[in-house]
Amino acid sequence: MMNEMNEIVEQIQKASKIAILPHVDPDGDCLGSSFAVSLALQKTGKKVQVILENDRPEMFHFLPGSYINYEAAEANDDYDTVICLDSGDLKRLGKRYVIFEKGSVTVNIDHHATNTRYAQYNYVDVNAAATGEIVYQFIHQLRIPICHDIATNLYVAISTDTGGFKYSNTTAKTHAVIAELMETGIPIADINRKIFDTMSLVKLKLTAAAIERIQFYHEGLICVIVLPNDLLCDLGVTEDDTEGLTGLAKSVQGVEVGVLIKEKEPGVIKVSFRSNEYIDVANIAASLGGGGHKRASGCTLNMNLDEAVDVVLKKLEEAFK
Ligand SMILES: [Mn+2]
Repeated sequence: MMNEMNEIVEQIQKASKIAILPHVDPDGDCLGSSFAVSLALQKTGKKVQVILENDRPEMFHFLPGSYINYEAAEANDDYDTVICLDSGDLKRLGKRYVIFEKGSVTVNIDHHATNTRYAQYNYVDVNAAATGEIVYQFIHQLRIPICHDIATNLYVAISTDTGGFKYSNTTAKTHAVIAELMETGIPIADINRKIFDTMSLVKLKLTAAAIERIQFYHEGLICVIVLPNDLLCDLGVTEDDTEGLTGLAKSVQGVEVGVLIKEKEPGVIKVSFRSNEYIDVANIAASLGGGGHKRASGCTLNMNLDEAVDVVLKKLEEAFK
């Protein structure tokens, strides 16, 4: 692992214009990791741009760091080095695959067990709680001091991927890294309120609708929430409003797997899985063309909503055999 890290550090030190690609539908880990890397490398005089496929969820607007969108990047695409963060496979790059493909040096830094090692240089640590935890090590290795803004981004990356340090991926090392970040004086109570304890009115209404639709299967071990597209349109739901609903399904007493089946648009169904103790949902998602972690994963199915519900339930029943 150390070898792989040193090779990447060497490549980054040689780079002059760097594109940073977090995954599509960005979350706290990929955004915090991307902004942290870009702020750190900018300190060393490199040109660095974070390129997003779609806008950030509202709750992450406070993160320090700038970005450009795919269209702006395309017009300005002479990046010599491309760094993908928190993306398990090339599908997670969306349209920005074009930018990846043109890079003379490509780097993949991630912690997903399903990572396909798609770049020239790959650093995949499945024991890291978040990509942010790995980025912290890289910044150290590059001997760049961690300032308040970098610490804020890494704190958000790590705290969101560990569910506020509650999930089983949280380790003593995670807390040691967080302690270092806190030394910079970041306001953790304020950050935690923004990322964990703030809800839009749309989200509240969506949660009410989701609770009404909850269905249980396999003697209460599987809890499923199905959100049809017309409901999402009626409520004016954005991508980030559905965040956390899978966790809600999983939190019902006696449930092992919580599932959210969302009709993003007719024929495009996004499914996310969360499990509590023993069902490996990374396997289930992988068997449906997706990926993720043992306790949190997802996939996209191109079929109608009823078909998707059937397919998902069948896979879940198999997993319990
Ligand atoms: Mn992550």
